[in-house]
Amino acid sequence: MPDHVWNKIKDHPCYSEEAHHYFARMHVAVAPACNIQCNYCNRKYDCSNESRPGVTSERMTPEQAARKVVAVANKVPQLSVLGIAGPGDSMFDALKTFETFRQVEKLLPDLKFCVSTNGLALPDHVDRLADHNIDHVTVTINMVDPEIGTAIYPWIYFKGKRYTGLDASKILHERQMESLERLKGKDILVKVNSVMIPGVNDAHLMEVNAAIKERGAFLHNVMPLISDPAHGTHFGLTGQRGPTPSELKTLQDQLAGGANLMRHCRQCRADAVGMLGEDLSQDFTMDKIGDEV
Ligand code: CLF
Ligand code: SF4
Repeated sequence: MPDHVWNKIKDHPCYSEEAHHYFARMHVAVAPACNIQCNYCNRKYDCSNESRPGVTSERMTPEQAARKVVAVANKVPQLSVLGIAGPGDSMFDALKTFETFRQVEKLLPDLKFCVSTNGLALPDHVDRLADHNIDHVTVTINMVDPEIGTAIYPWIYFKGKRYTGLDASKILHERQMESLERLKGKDILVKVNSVMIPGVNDAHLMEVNAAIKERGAFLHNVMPLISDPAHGTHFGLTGQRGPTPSELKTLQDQLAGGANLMRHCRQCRADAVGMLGEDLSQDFTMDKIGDEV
């Protein structure tokens, strides 16, 4: 691996399997709104692109987020990455996302920034991401065939208009591919998350893997659909099941040899704090850190 790539991943717990034993990440939930509807989402909970549905984050302003990051940095010395991954889409509400980064970089200039997005609004913000020295962007891509997309995305909201059906999935697909190309052009490392939905896109994820590899994605993270009827997602209500651990592993094994695979994802919540798999978020709620910083 070239040195300039190694330098970007060596202390990022998601981009490097090894780093996740030594470094921690935190998310701040500053992006409440979303510009698409995924059939596996329930808006009452966090964005399930990057986070486990079923838990609701404490929504916060950029000022509150900056205070929280300082409080965590003071107590968690392993903290190396600040990510914005919801509870909606980080790039739809990009003003809040960038304002958070602007405030935090003044206080903690060595912290790495990371964003996760569905990619629809992303091409418009790539230059700005590069201006903030952001080296890590996750795009959730569940299909490269818009016909398959119609079973996953009932609608999108794009440039002031709502689109449904095939039109919606075509636009989303084109914007996601444009995102990958533009990020590659800026040398930003891209991780693609794909939600494995049995019978919908599982057999198609090989094609997704090939398409993202061709466009320079650094990592592919295939995550199992978490479809809980109790949380009222469309898939939950229609009885769509998630994959079994062995189905997921079989698919990951089939994907070996394509784009590099991430296998240590813990499907974090939008306000996760700590090492991957550790959840300190309840120790750093605003009422607890209120007077400390
Ligand atoms: Fe957060 Fe995501 Fe950045 Fe990591 S999480 S925005 S890339 S700092 Fe990591 Fe969590 Fe998996 Fe995400 S384990 S859900 S892959
Ligand atoms: Fe929900 Fe995230 Fe999909 Fe938006 S991108 S609909 S918040 S899962």
